[in-house]
Parts: sequence; structure tokens; C-alpha cells
Amino acid sequence: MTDPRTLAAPALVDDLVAVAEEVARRAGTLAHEGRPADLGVAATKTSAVDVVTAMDLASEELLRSRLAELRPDDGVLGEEGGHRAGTSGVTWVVDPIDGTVNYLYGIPAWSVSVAAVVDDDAAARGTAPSPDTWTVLAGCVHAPAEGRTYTAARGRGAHADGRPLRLAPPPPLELSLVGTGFGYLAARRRAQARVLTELLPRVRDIRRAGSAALDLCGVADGRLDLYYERGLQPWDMAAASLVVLEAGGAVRGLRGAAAGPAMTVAGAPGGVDALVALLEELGADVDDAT
Ligand code: LIP
Repeated sequence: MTDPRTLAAPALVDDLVAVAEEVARRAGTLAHEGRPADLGVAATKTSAVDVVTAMDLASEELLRSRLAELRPDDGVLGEEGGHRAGTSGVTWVVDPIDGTVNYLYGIPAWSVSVAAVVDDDAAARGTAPSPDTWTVLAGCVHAPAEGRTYTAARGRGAHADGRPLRLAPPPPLELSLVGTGFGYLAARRRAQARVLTELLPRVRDIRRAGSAALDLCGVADGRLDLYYERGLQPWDMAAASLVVLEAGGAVRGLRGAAAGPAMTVAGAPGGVDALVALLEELGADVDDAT
């Protein structure tokens, strides 16, 4: 049994966040400085618009090899390479390029996301760690093209380029700037568009930046008041969810569930309560049939 309290000991989480930042910066430098002028789509996943570039693959390969050097007994769960279990109780959850479409189009809003988690339930099941049962111990979201780096260690606070982050009290929903994102499948996007149509008149405005990790970090540093998205993968949200929590925010799902693929809502606690209630009323955690 991995006691998160032991693994969350200050000395360990400080070590883990230092490793997270070191490897995220290395992969970010590779992707930012090594981006080829003729970058194209190397492969697609769930649809023709769910793309992978050669740099996604190269970034994850670098993350995995450096983590193996620094933390050889830990597991890894990555967007492109899947899950490899470890023996230490710690698993690294990595997104080599979050915001791949932005990266492909030369839009700077993309990031490398690296988190260290423990998840005894998943280990007992022999499965990859999951947002509904994991404890995130440390994380880094590094956005080299935007010149921003977010870090968080459990119980040790969240920082943006070394500056401590603390959420302000939330504005009322009608004065809130709300971030969101959309899936890659038409049936989901149709349902998401309907929810957006109902939500837009009831908030200050909407922003769709294209990187969940940077959207979540935007909540922590005040560039957004709230964020919601249906369909996030564990690697999209692992590190940035800790940044929000350590900045005093809340990260939740709907109907009492933990944040995860069904729905992720983030912001100051009172603001999250109001948005969750509205998203539940709108049935925002359901897709169209086809
Ligand atoms: C992206 C997310 C974004 C979402 C996109 C995509 P990827 O992750 O960060 O919030 O709206 O559809 O899932 O695929 O670029 O790693």
C-alpha cells in the first residue's frame, strides 16, 4: 500500500516537482526549438482532426527516457505511448504536447504537461492511474512559445514562473470569463455547441484557447474565472489540476463526481458551484447519439 501521506512528504514532493519541471522544460525546448518548418500530420487517432505530429512522438520519447534516468522505478502514462507500470507507487502522467492542433498551426498556446501521481486503487486493479482515484503529488505545465511555466507540489502551493498563485474570490457567473474546449467527434461537438449556445448569454464571455492544461493554469493565474470541458484525457489535466488546487481553486465533475473525461470544471469554489449547477441543468455530460 502506498501511503499518499508518506509519498506527499514535503521533501519528496519538492523532489518530484523539480523532476517534473526539468523534464517538461527539456521536452518543451525540443518541441519549440526543433519544430520543423514543414511540420505535418504524422498520424490521426479518433478522427481526421485528432492529429499527432512527429514532435508529439519525439517529445514523449524524450520525457520517457529522461524520467527513466531520474526515476527508474516509477511508472509512466503518456498520451502517445500508453501505460507502463512501475514499482515505486509513483506514476508520471505526461502530455508531450497539449494543444497539438495549435502547435501544428504555429499558434503559441500549447504546453508540455508532466505530473507525478499515486493511485493505489489503480495499482490494485492493475490499470493505469485515473483522475477519480489518483492523488496528484507534483506537476509542471511548461509553455515555451508563450514563455510561461507553472509548477505545483501537494501542500506546497502553485507558482507561475516562480510567482505564488492564489485565486481571487469569484465574480458572479454573469460576469465570469469562461474557458472551454471541444472534442474531436461530430456527435460530441454538436452537443457541446448546444451547451455553449445556452451558456454564452449567461456569462461575461467565452474563450477557447485549445490547450486544456493552459486553460486550467489560466484559472489559477486569473486569465480565466472558470473553465469547463467534456472529454479531457488524464494527461490533459493531471498537472494543471494540481496547479488550480494549490492556488486555492476547486476542480470537480458533475453530479458529485470527480473531474475527469465526463466533465472537468475548475475555478474558485463558489464559481464552480454555480457553473456545475448550470451544466447539470443543461445535461452537459451527455453526447448526441450520432
Ligand atoms: C487538447 C486539449 C483541449 C481540447 C482539444 C484537445 P491535445 O489536447 O488540451 O482542451 O479542447 O480537443 O483534446 O489533443 O492537443 O493533447
